[in-house]
Amino acid sequence: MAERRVPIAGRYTEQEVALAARNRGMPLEALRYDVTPAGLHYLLIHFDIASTDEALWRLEVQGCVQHALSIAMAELKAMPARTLRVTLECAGNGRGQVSPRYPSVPWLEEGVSTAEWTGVPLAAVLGRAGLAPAAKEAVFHGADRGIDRGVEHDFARSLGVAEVMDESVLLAYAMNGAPLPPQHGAPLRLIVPGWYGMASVKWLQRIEVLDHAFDGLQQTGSYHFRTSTLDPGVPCRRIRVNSAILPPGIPDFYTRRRTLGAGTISVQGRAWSGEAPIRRVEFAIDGHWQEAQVQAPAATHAWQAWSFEWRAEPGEHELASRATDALGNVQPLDPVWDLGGFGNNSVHRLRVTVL
Ligand SMILES: Nc1nc2c(c(=O)[nH]1)N[C@H]1C(S)=C(S)[C@@H](COP(=O)(O)O)O[C@H]1N2
Ligand SMILES: [Mo]
Repeated sequence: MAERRVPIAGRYTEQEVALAARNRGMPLEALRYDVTPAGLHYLLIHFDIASTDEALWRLEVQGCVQHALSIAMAELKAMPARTLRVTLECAGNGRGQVSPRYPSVPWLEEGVSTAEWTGVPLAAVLGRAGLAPAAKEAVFHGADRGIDRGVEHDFARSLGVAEVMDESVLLAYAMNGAPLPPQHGAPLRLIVPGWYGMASVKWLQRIEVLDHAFDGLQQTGSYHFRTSTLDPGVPCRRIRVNSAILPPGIPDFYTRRRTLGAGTISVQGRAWSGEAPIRRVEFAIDGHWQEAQVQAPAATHAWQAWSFEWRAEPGEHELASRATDALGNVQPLDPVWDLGGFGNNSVHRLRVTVL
């Protein structure tokens, strides 16, 4: 049961290609938008997009609570709402760059996006239910069900009682000012700002408060940084500091290598961290690092824009960006290998030809 897949060296498999086509990334040119248009936001769907009916949907709150609740969507939408701009990143972003790699979605750089989510603070709903003194964790169950490594389960994740009371955790029903699209969790999803995407459970239909730690497959069997199959690992939680370059010039269709004309160009990009604001972004041309200009955060949990004036000279060049957050976390120059391919926040590198 729950036997781990064997790491892969070499060519991508048909299964990985199918996963990549289903769970598509944000095209890097969409780094130009402060808020990613909903149709360009990256997607990660483990099983199937759940079939849901908003008119019949109820959010159940059960377990170690004073009053169990069953809330209709209309009732939830009548409660005071908040809108937050939040950068989500898949914990597996960058997995496709490491070798051997774990058999899963082979993200390169594109498993990241930013949206404006509107909903009710989770704390308000849990306040109505009242956590019992023994409450330890809340488990969030999606309506999507499937089998992974032989184990049938709902997609479900938990948070600790301190984390669920954070006012920025939302029960969201709108994205970028429009109703949540099916692929992003309609009619209701959790948004956990600052955390890797797996915490933000989509098609949320049940919150179960436990007096012990949740041990579901998506909680303990996955989303851990592990150095070997025997390593119990460290849970993936907050998004590691990271950055990306908005690719300048024009791409080659097949290799995506960029071509641009010589002269001064303003190279743009984004940087983010779930731990703290971005303090610094460095930009390298052929390994020579210089300071980029970083904009102040537009929102606590949203990526920050950066730019660098580059006097591009003819030839073949490698561009790279490296962010540092206010806690001093800095991106590694090369991927740090992880068994599950999680948390690869190594610097973004881009090869360009200047004519
Ligand atoms: N119910 C459910 N919630 C889920 C998932 C899922 O497969 N099922 N995938 C998670 C993962 S791993 C990520 S990265 C984010 C992606 O959210 P998005 O598809 O809206 O970008 O959703 C999370 N919530
Ligand atoms: Mo993810």
